[in-house]
Amino acid sequence: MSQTTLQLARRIRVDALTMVHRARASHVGSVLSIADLLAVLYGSVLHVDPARPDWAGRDRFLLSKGHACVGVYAALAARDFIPAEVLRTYAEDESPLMSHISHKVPGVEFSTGSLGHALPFGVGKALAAKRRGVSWRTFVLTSDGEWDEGSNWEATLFAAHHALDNLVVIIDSNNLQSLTTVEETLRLEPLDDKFRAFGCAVREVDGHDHAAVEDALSTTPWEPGRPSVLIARTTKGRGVSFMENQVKFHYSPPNDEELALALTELGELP
Ligand SMILES: Cc1ncc(C[n+]2csc(CCOP(=O)(O)OP(=O)(O)O)c2C)c(N)n1
Ligand SMILES: [Mg+2]
Repeated sequence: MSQTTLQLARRIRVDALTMVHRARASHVGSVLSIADLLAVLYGSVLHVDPARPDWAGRDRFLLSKGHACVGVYAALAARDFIPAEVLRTYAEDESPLMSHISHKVPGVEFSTGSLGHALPFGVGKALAAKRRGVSWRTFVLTSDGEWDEGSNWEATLFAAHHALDNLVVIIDSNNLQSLTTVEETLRLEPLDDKFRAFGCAVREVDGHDHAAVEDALSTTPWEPGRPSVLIARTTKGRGVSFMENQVKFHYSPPNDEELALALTELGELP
């Protein structure tokens, strides 16, 4: 890897804004929220090999908030899993880059979009790795709003019961859902107490602090026999001042002027 995680995060943000603008698509705020988490994962933490995307010993990374797929597509292009040119086809007919994440793309494990599906799948992966005695880890990146889904809590019970300490769950805790705050939609806090009560090891971190995220994710389990749950406190729209904490940019793409302003803030345009 020649890029630092900070450079990778910036690349992800620039590519995501450009792709969403071109496709007149949604969810740019959701992508900006996890750009730093993705940069640390793909730039430093995950054991994956672009030359062998299906290498049996790879870590499994599952994006549960599949609506934020452009962030992963941009990271995969930056890591040479897919050609950078293909990013331009995002959400077009016949493009492999669908607007919710697709496992047809090299490096993507599982298609998601309907929230609450990746953790049950990831728990199965982690159980399989335990039973085979292999050392790769399973990482599942969830949103906060999708903890409204019972399937996630059921999967957490199962993971703790089976002592899946090779499983790492990351929660993108940006406190915003599609239309309003998490607090107003369905209260989740105190999240740390809930996960501890389920039998998980829990850490909380600023999800935009690369060193802190890397420190938390590079070595797990934090407690032997327990799944690791990282509550990453984030800001939806992070990195573009007028998109931060704005519900509007869950669905609305940036217009031409907003794109130019955003790319200027990120240092991509003079
Ligand atoms: C099961 C299910 N219900 C509803 C939706 C529609 N939907 C897309 S994103 C979203 C919520 C967005 O908030 P959050 O889950 O916190 O993700 P963020 O955008 O903050 O990353 C919803 C309800 C969905 N994708 N799946
Ligand atoms: Mg959210």
